[in-house]
Amino acid sequence: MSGGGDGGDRRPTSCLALSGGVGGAKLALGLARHLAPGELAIAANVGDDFEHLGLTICPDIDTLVYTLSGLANPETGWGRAGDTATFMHALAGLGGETWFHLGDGDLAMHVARSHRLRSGESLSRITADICERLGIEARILPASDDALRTIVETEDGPLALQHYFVREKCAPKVKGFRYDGSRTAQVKKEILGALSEPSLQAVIICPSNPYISIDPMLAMPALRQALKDCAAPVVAVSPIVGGAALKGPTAKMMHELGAAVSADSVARHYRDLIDGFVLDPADAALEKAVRGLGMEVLITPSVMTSLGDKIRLARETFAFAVALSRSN
Ligand code: FO1
Repeated sequence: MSGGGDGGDRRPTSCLALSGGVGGAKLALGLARHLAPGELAIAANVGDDFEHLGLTICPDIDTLVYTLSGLANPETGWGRAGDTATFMHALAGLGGETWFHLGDGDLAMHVARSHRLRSGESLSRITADICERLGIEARILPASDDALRTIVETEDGPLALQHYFVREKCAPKVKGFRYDGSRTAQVKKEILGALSEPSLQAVIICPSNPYISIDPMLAMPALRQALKDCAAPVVAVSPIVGGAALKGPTAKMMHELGAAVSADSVARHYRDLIDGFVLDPADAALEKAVRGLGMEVLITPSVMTSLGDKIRLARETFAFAVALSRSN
């Protein structure tokens, strides 16, 4: 089966997931295991891609690739399991920049991709080929092949996402976000194609950080419009459980932006796009508030620790979405 070309021989898409890195990739893995091979397409955030040491690094794509191929580092969620650090040690000895960790095996990914990009191949073609080589049957589709970069507006000035996230360890106070290139970047045509396929039964916004993982994709007007127009229901899984983020700086960002740090805040954030919202039982008391936003609610455990958790949440979220109808 083709890993991600125009898909002449592939199964029709039944589910499109929108995902960032570590948190979203967990549900994406559950969906990939629950659905039949080839039925899942994943729109991957590219807003936190960056150029580093002359290489193009695509953290969310790589986290999805490693997670779905079983190569991910289980401790960090990013990078490869069992990776070594000879390159980083040698780099430090040469006085190079070491704030962004590149394991030796992971480095091969960045070198191979950067080389192919410089030879004129598109990010999506390269990603599809890598997926095929690593045995991934879901289609991981970069949201765009064009440059789209998240800039975090902080009290210390604007920072590229990885500079804010990794170099500054998310310490600067956030004032807002900018998604450079979002007005001109072309949405990957397979994503728009999936959204108009009659076979599509559900669109699932994974429990990723809304500001840095999902909004960069939604900042492309054509994608936002296609999500509004698509016939399949759109549901989101809350990345906030019990007033805390499942992963990363989502809660800190919400607090600094003046939003209540709660799951219903996330539902409000997506309210013009989604038909349903998945809440953890810890947030059952918010059900009424979320229904009041004009959407359906599924209450089910959404903290994913084991593979079984991921598959169960994927199964229930997919079934929840399929049972909804879209009025648009
Ligand atoms: N995150 C870190 O906190 N520190 C790192 O040194 C780091 C290196 C890294 C290398 C490759 C990769 O694909 C991801 C990496 N990440 C690292 C994760 C990362 O950049 C963030 O989790 C995401 O971009 C935020 O979504």
